[in-house]
Amino acid sequence: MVTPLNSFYRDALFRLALLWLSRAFDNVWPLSCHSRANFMEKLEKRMKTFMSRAALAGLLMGVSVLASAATPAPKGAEVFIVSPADGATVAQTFTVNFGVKEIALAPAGDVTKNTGHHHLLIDVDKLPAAGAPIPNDANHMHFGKAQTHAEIKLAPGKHTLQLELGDSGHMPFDPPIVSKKITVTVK
Ligand SMILES: [Cu+2]
Repeated sequence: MVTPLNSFYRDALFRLALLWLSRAFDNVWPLSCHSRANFMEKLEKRMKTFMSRAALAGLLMGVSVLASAATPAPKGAEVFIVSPADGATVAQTFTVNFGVKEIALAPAGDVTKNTGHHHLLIDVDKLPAAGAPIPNDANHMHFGKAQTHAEIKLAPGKHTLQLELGDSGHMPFDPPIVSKKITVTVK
C-alpha cells in the first residue's frame, strides 16, 4: 500500500504540489488578447492545463496526507493474548485477556505518544490494511476505552483469535503491532 514517507519528504511533496499549482494558476490570468477568439482559445488551453495540474496536485497532496496517516510503532512494542491459551477449549461465552509490552493503553482519540488500544480479530485471515482505520464489525472488535479484557460469545467450533493494536484513530501502527494468532475450540 502506501509507503510511509518521513516528515521531510512529506512536507517537501506538499509544498511542491502547492507551488506548482499556484504557478499554473498565475499562468491563466496574464493573457494578452489580440482578438476575442484568440483570447478564448488561449484561455481554454490554459484552463485545461490548470485543471489537469490541479487534479494531479490534489492527488499528490492526498498521497502526502495518506502517507502521514500511519503512526510509527514504538520500539519493542508487543501485544499478546494472555488467555485463553492456544489450543484451549472454551465455553460459548468466555473471557479474553489482553497484554501489552513497551506500549501503554489509552482510549481512542487520546493522542498521547506511545499509546494505543486493542482490537480483537476473530477468524480474520488477512490483517487490516495499512493506512486505513481497522474495520469495525463482528470480526474486528474495538476496545476504544482501553479495556484489558473482554467477554465474547462465539458459535461452537474452531475459531482463531488475534490482537492488533490501533492508534488514537484506530489505524494500524507501522509496522503493525499484532499478537500471535491462536486457535480455540468453542464447546
Ligand atoms: Cu479502534
